[in-house]
Amino acid sequence: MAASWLLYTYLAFSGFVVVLSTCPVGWIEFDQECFLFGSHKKTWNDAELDCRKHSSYLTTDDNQEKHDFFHKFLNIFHSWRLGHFWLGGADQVIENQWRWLETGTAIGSTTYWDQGQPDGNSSANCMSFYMNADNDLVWRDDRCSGHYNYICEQPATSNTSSPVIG
Ligand SMILES: [Ca+2]
Repeated sequence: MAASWLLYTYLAFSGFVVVLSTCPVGWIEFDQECFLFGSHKKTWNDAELDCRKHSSYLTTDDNQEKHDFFHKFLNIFHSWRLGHFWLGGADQVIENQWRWLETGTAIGSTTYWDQGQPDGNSSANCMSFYMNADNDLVWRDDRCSGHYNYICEQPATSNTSSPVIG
């Protein structure tokens, strides 16, 4: 505590802008977002409800840096036989028009569908990801009633302080 306060004071008097990002206890921070790896298996809807209870939502997987971050974690979970996680993507409203739950926006050009996916038509409207046989982290469309682990996401709270140097 004392050491971090000294560092903060040093940075403040040096004229740096100090940004302190924080996540709730038990959440993992990456790129100013906080992630909670749900330890229970739930349906997609129940997973989403649980995320909302934690002021968050089922995570997106919408850029390469974040995908690589998830890949590292799922590599570890995979060895514990926890291999399959819900994502916050769905095509429940219009078949084959996949949208991110967080923003309601269409899934962009960055996609990680496994070969032959999505293949479930109107019976599979919820997105999950898992490590395939090639050790790639890939998406598939699943029945929303399936029970999987899940990842919640929320922005890290940041306190920005830019000291005025007289
Ligand atoms: Ca579908």
